[in-house]
Amino acid sequence: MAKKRKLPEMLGKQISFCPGCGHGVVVRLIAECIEELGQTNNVIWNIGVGCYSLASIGINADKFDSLHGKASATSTAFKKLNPDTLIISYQGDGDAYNIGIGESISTAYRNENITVITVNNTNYGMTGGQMSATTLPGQMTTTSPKGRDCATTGMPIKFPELVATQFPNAAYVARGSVTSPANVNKLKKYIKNAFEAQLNNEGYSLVEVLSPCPTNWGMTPLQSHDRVDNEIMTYYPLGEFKKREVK
Ligand SMILES: Cc1ncc(C[n+]2csc(CCOP(=O)(O)OP(=O)(O)O)c2C)c(N)n1
Ligand code: SF4
Repeated sequence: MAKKRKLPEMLGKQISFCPGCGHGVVVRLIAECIEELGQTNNVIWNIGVGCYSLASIGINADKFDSLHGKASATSTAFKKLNPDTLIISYQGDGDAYNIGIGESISTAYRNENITVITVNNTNYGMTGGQMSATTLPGQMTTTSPKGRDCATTGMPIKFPELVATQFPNAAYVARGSVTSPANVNKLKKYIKNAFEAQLNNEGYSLVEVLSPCPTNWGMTPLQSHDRVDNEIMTYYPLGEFKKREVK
């Protein structure tokens, strides 16, 4: 029998994203994990700038709205000042891998004991679907109307793979997706692993989430989920790239 999921208490006010968008699922999973780990009164949600900034309105817990791209840096500061508090940096691909790439790399490189959740929808959703660092080769966006030309713009960044291979002290690195119940359940495990690693002082943890943006992709919700499964996942494979050493 299907298990009924109780709405986490910290998600007070109802917020809504476009139909088919993955942000709502990710926010919900994070809240469920916080609650199940007993951290409701011991968390700071640090939220970057993008469509997900809206989540801040609905979250009934300590939270902060960072400037665009700076969430990993401000999360680092929060952690230094509150070493026993669960610090979550919620960012998008544009926020973490374009404007905030310096902060993202520096935070991972220093192995800061925070958790970064990056929702990768292969564009700047909030501002109208411009090309980001994760836009796929040939993908049409408002700023790559003929399709992304990798000869002039570089190849899409694989940040989890970069962290897992170049920063071996990182505690936990994974990539999940929201496109099926099985993937959502796996993603929840990844998020919980990341939080547990932080609470256990193991170091930097990162979970990237492949997420549909039907509005800017010009697709129906179902088409956008198919695109994640059939196209985006071939470039961005799912899985755990760095498993926790201590359990
Ligand atoms: C310093 C600065 N530059 C640009 C912007 C405009 N801006 C707001 S959201 C955004 C892109 C967000 O993209 P992403 O992080 O991928 O999130 P999404 O909306 O796709 O979930 C940009 C460029 C800004 N708010 N601040
Ligand atoms: S524009 Fe895209 S990322 Fe933003 S809420 Fe809509 S579907 Fe989600």
